[in-house]
Amino acid sequence: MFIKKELKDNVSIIRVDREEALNAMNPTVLHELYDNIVSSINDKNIGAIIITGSGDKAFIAGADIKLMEKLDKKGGREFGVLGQKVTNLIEESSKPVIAAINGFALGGGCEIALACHLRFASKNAKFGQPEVKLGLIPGWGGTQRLPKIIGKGHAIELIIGGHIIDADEALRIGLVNKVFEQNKLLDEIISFAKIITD
Ligand code: DAK
Repeated sequence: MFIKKELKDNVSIIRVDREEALNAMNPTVLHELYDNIVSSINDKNIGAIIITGSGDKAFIAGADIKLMEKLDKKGGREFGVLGQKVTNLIEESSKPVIAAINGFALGGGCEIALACHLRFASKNAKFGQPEVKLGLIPGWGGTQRLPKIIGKGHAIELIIGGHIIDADEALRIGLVNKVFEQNKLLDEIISFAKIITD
């Protein structure tokens, strides 16, 4: 099991729990994430959903690079479609989905955050679309969502530069809504979620 789910009042906290790989996503992680989001959307007692990562180092460090290296054409396509299914589900959720970005949000991890309706980060959070360094493009909707959120110029810079930015820069360019101390991140988001769902 790569997902931990807990309920704080009417807020569902869905945690990607693969800390030894900085919460990188393989197909099992994506399937479990999908199923847990669906069950939270369908639960009438839940008003908002938070997605975060286990540990204090990473939100999600991307798609699983070690796995991707081994994929053939068909496997690569299936992995791409699966990631898009998850990001589309998040974006189209009838309940607000908030990313609690508690560390690295890279590649597909940044794309999961981009699909969320709101993004709150801890001070140690780091963001990037480093796919270009692997000969890829962001394939789970990042090329479309990033310019809508931060504008075309900043988006192109991040996508073709492949560099990593810190939480202050992410706040400056509008990639995140707010930045908190790491130990306050979840409590702050839960308080906000309660305001918007009460
Ligand atoms: N995949 C697999 N394992 C990962 C990983 C990842 N993305 N990120 C980290 N890990 C693993 C490391 O391999 C290491 O495992 P062991 O070697 O100990 O077994 C463990 O997590 C701890 O990482 P480090 O030892 O490297 O930790 P550091 O603090 O030194 O460095 C780091 C942290 C985040 C800077 C570094 O781990 C790193 O650079 N990681 C890779 C980040 C990255 O490049 N992410 C983007 C992945 S590409 C597409 C669909 C989807 C995608 C693309 C196309 N199409 C449909 C076209 C998606 C692409 C991606 O997401």
